[in-house]
Amino acid sequence: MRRYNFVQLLRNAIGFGEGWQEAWRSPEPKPSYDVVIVGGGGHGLATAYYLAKLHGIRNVAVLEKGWLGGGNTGRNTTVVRSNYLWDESAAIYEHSLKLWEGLSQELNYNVMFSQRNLVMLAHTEHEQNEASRRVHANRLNGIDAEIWSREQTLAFIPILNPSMDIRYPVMGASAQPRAGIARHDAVAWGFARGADALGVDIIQNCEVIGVRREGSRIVGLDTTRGKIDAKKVAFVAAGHSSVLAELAGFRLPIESHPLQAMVSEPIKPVLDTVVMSGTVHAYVSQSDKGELVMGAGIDAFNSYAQRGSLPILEEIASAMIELFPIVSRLKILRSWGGIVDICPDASPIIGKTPVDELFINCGWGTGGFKATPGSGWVLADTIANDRPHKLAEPFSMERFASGRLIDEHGAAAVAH
Ligand code: FAD
Ligand code: PYC
Repeated sequence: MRRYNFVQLLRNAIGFGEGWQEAWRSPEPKPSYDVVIVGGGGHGLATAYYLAKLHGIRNVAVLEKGWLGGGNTGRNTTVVRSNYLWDESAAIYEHSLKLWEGLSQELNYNVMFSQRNLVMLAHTEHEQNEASRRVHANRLNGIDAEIWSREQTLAFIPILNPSMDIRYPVMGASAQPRAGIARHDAVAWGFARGADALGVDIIQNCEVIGVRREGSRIVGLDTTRGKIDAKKVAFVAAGHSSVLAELAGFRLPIESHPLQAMVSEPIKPVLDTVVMSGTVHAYVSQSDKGELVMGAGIDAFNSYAQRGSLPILEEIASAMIELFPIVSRLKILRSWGGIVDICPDASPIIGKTPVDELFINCGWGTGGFKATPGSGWVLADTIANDRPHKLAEPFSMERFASGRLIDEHGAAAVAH
């Protein structure tokens, strides 16, 4: 990789970037590939990276209808944790968290993963019981999880409302010390640069508009940049997965909803952890720029437009003021929405589809950013070996026929 010294950096700065190398190429699509990944978000790019890096499959294209990370990857609030209830979920999210811990070194790209603890508040006796159930389940799975008293919680988060005279006083919390946040677009860019260096073609502004099949098998795709043949295809398109499945001739048990978030004006550091409240219903962390990054639940309606409605933003703001009275005079700088793909059990779908040689990774809903490296890792293995990876097996589409659902609505922490 090219290195710059200080003088070169200065010359590039005043020369408007003259001499900067592109982080990845922008090739014309080839007529055919061994594997085509549809969707240039974090999951699609991670899948391509691990296919090339770990399985030696390098004749790969990632097709993205817009720009890299322009979907949920670039719109999410970057909470990374692994404190899910069931063994199957704990295994895949913890695998992902372990990959996060070495990701900047792996990609030689700073994804700014900051392990700063994640505190899930309990406001009722029922919530405290639920929290201790999950903490015990997490510990049995080797996940760092703690139960905190009211005093510990208030001492750790000094800006929390300590009053017992409010609708939902803080009664305690569960915490995961290794959880944290990361820099969302850096994750997409880091995987893109790594995949490109291994020979993967990353093709932006290329929308898949048709699926070509021969009998039960997929053989290629129609795109806005022409026809592309493929031996294997993977749909990794989050909120638009059902649209692609329809093109391929099958249906998914997924609903697409807007999920919004917003940031305040930047302020001095007041919060050095991530806080979530399922009952008052808001979550927050403070970015390196000083903005408070906030969100809550989904908009109840279905949509493919990447925007939501005003009432949700009002609810986030009122919940924030209830939890942290010092934010009441803060200005909101901006808000945005993404389209999340929600399964009935709030768990993802990873694996094969009813169409031969067509794989899918979707249904991560409101919580897939944390899974980016882990999901790419298991999907790459699944595609390379033509069978579900052990960690992916429980998340097949068949569970909706067999009834072996993995209900993670509680751990999702964002109401659907
Ligand atoms: P995306 O990043 O959405 O990538 C899919 C890509 O497919 C898109 O770029 C899209 O343009 C492309 N595409 C779609 N159709 C086509 C087509 N026909 N042809 C070509 N390309 C196509 N998760 C967490 O773990 N923690 C959080 O704190 C968190 N907060 C969130 C907050 C918000 C506001 C939102 C919206 C989501 C949040 N999530 C969070 C969820 C998380 O963002 C997603 O689960 C995750 O980013 C999904 O990644 P992806 O790569 O699968 O999808
Ligand atoms: O999955 O942890 C999560 C999350 C936080 C905010 C949105 N999703």
